[in-house]
Amino acid sequence: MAAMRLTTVLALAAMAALAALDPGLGLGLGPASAQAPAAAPPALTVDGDVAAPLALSLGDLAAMERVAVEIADKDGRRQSFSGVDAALVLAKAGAPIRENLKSTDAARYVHAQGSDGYVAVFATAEFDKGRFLIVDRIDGAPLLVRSGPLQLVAVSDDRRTRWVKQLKLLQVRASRP
Ligand SMILES: Nc1nc2c(c(=O)[nH]1)N[C@H]1C(S)=C(S)[C@@H](COP(=O)(O)O)O[C@H]1N2
Ligand SMILES: [Mo]
Repeated sequence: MAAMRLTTVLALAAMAALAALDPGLGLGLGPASAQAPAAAPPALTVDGDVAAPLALSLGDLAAMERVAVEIADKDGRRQSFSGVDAALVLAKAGAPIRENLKSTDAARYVHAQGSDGYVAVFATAEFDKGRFLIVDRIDGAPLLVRSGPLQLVAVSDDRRTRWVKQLKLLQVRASRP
């Protein structure tokens, strides 16, 4: 419990630090971004069958309500993952989840894709009970380049197959007969 509260404090500090850093992330990373920082590609796109597609920067995500969860790896080593609830981001885009989930949405799913092309899918109905976090900090530190800057953490997926690293896209799609 105390560890969790410390994690929350760390996450809040991280949020402030990230928010302060974000404008800098669009600068000095390449000639194009130096010329047109406003045109930096979004860190995360949320689109497909949604009412209000989103293009989010790391700063946008860092400014949203934070959640943290401790998860042990297969060797029993506990790590703290913090970020934003994916359900909150999807709801913000008007995706058909939770109270917006209708019978006609039963065939819909979220296609989550990393910058290496890796894809995992999540049925929209899974968001009722499942916890899926868009993580930007592990143990209080930004993710390693090969995993981040964002990673989707499917809390109950012990095998971690759906823990999409370098997460860039959440796209609502539908399976068809
Ligand atoms: N972008 C991306 N994310 C990915 C993968 C991948 O190939 N690319 N592999 C997945 C699989 S199958 C597993 S088991 C875990 C492996 O994470 P680890 O190398 O940190 O154990 O990442 C998952 N996330
Ligand atoms: Mo895997």
